[in-house]
Amino acid sequence: PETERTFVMVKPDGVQRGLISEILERFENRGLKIVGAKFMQMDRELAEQHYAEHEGKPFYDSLVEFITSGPVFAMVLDGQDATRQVRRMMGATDPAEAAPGTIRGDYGLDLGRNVIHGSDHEDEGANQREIELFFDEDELVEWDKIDGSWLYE
Ligand code: YYY
Ligand code: MG
Repeated sequence: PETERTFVMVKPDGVQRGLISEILERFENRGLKIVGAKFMQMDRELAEQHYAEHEGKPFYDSLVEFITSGPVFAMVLDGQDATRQVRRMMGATDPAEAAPGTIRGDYGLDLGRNVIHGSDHEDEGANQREIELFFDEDELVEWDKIDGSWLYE
């Protein structure tokens, strides 16, 4: 099948609350293939690049402060329509508005602590940009998952 890669990250609040495995489990259960994963702490430079589109907005400084405040769990996931499907699983940006059953709707209450980041499917190329920002090419693994014709027609 035609698949694509997307960038996903459990934010410092999700890591502190012990939600890495529960969140990863949802993506694995859905059939998404992990091609990269990294436990790391973002420095200010990386945070400013990652959130460049939000520079100047009222929440920008606290966002950069928060995202660098502790370790994150960064992933690259591969699957059919992966970027959009991950965003659907994440739910709305504000957990207070995110539907129950979504990650933000199940694990969050506050906009500034919304547990997870995923590339924007409405921003063409955001997934590739973010993957390259966080991962070197040799940190991504090309492999065939056993699902084959059992996951995709
Ligand atoms: O892509 P997504 O994370 O769903 O939302 P963005 O609009 O890109 O904002 C990035 C990040 O900034 C969001 O996850 C929470 C935070 N934020 C905020 O604290 N206050 C806002 N009014 C908007 C966004
Ligand atoms: Mg965004």
